[in-house]
Amino acid sequence: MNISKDKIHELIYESNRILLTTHENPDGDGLGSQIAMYNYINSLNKNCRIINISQISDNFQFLNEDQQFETFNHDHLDWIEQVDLTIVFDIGHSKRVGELKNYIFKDKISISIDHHPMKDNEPFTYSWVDVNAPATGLMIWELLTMGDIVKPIDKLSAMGLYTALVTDTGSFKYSNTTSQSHIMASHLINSGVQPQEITKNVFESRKLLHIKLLGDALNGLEFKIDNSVAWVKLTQAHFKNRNASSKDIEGIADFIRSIENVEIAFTLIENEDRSIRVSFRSQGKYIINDIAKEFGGGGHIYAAGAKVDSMPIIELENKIINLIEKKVKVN
Ligand SMILES: [Mn+2]
Repeated sequence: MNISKDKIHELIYESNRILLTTHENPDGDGLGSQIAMYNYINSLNKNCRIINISQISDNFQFLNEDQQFETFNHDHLDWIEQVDLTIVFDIGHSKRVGELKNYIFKDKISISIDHHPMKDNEPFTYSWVDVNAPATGLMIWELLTMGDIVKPIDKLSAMGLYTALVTDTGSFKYSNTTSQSHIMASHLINSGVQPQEITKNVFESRKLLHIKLLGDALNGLEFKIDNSVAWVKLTQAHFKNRNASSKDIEGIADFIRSIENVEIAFTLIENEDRSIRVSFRSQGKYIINDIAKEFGGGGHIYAAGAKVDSMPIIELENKIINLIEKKVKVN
């Protein structure tokens, strides 16, 4: 059931123990939304914890000075047992909470706050979904300010929300950037955010290993349909060769989309368990989340992905290219 911001405030007010969580391999949007909500709920003297299925990556540690972000383990189960309310951020699909799904939905109240299209048959009690929001962080900003954008918010929350915003708008470069995004940025800067500090942490702290893997990926860059479709694949052989793991690389689909004339970019990354992580990016001429859905994934119309468990990488590559060719030729 879709609910209003007022109803969300009411549910928070009525709860004592509140769990905040987001998707596996959390990004700046999920984490930034969480820290802002965490500070707000703590200011109400509630018992609140952030527990995620994956660790927070190094480039977001600046939001974690007091170790507010916890990684789920079975010692948390006693605490989770007594939770009154779970808020799930930026999830896309409930399965992306991983093992936590066994503990947070059954007989419990949960709210999904998200800007991804909602799947059918999701286990949330309530949801607030706004697919027009460029980031979940923008929704949290609306929820916390309730229209009062003169009064500053606390600096760490502002930093979290600014991180969410720049992560999901590609630093105000993507087509989802709105005038509201800039109004939000203005308010957050007035609340103490130094944009350069966030940029440095989030985007300009790349590990040398990441750059080397990016080099490997770009060496294998392939094109189709007058160079309008570009993609790369990285297999376990590539990662072993660099003594790296598939977690050491991300965000290359955005990079490939930036090539002149490329309309659709995608990447195929083979994980250690042989599953394949696929990311799709479109420049805006073609919708690509329908292709992600074909493989059990989803996402936004121009930025989507899937995790494919049992298909050889070459077969998956061919299937994706066929689907893209159909789409591009029709247009
Ligand atoms: Mn997001």
